[in-house]
This record gives sequence, structure tokens and C-alpha cells, in this order.
Amino acid sequence: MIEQTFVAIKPDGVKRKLIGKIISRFEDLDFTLKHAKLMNVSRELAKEHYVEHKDKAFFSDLVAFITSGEIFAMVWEGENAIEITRKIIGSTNCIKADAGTIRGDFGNELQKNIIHASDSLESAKREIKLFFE
Ligand code: 3AN
Repeated sequence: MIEQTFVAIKPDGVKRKLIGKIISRFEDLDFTLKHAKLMNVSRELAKEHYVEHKDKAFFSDLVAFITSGEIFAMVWEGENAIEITRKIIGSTNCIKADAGTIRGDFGNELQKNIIHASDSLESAKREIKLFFE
């Protein structure tokens, strides 16, 4: 099924100039870039984006981190894009992420894990709307 997914390179990935390398991985999969923008995330948008974690101990750190610098927000389209993107970004914790995944190759922490991608069709729809409408 052709799907669209929301992907964001987090402030650590933008500061480390990883945008080009990350875009290449999606193009290598023959996915199509539908929207992209470099942007600052307001505290309100961060809280809405991470609403599922609002009761977690790390919520304030999460909001502080995503608002700490520019992110590069994108919408990618392709065959089974949501599941394949989750596979190529790797496990949440970079230390556990497999080599060959974006987090496994570029990250070495849990919180600063380079990239975000929607984890379901429902979150993809919600996140695309939140960041691009
Ligand atoms: P993913 O980004 O792989 O979908 P989520 O949605 O569970 O992972 O978590 C969102 C973000 O919250 C992660 N990218 C990470 O930065 C942070 N995070 C998740 N779990 C923890 C934790 N146990 N301690 C600190 N930060 C966490």
C-alpha cells in the first residue's frame, strides 16, 4: 500500500549536518519527498506531538530537547513507507539500534536519537496534519 509518513531530523541530527545523509537513505528506497521544511518547534507543538508521553518522567526533557534547535520536518511517500521507515531508523535507544539503521549508525544516546518517524497510520495522519497543515 502507498503510504505517507512523517519524519523529523531532530536538533542533534541537524546540528551534526546529517540531513543529506539521511535524505539519501529514503531516496535509496525510492521513496518520494512530498514536503520538507527546516523549522523551530514551539513548546505547544512539542507537547501536542509527544502527548502520548505526557505522564512520563522524561516528558519535560523530551520537550526541552525537541525545542532546543531547528528540526528538519519531512513527509515521505512510498510503498509500505510507515513500516519500512521504522525499520531503517532503528530502535528508540541508539545503543540498542542495529548497525545499518540511522540511529545505529549515527547515534549513541537514548534521548538524542537523531530522528523521529511515525509509528502507525494513525500517528502518521496526526503528525502530518500537526506539522504541515
Ligand atoms: P520512537 O521515537 O522510537 O517512536 P518513543 O515514541 O517511544 O520512541 O519515544 C519518543 C522519544 O522519547 C524518543 N525518541 C526518545 O528521545 C525519548 N524517550 C523514549 N523513551 C525514553 C526513556 N525511557 N528515557 C528518556 N527518553 C526517552
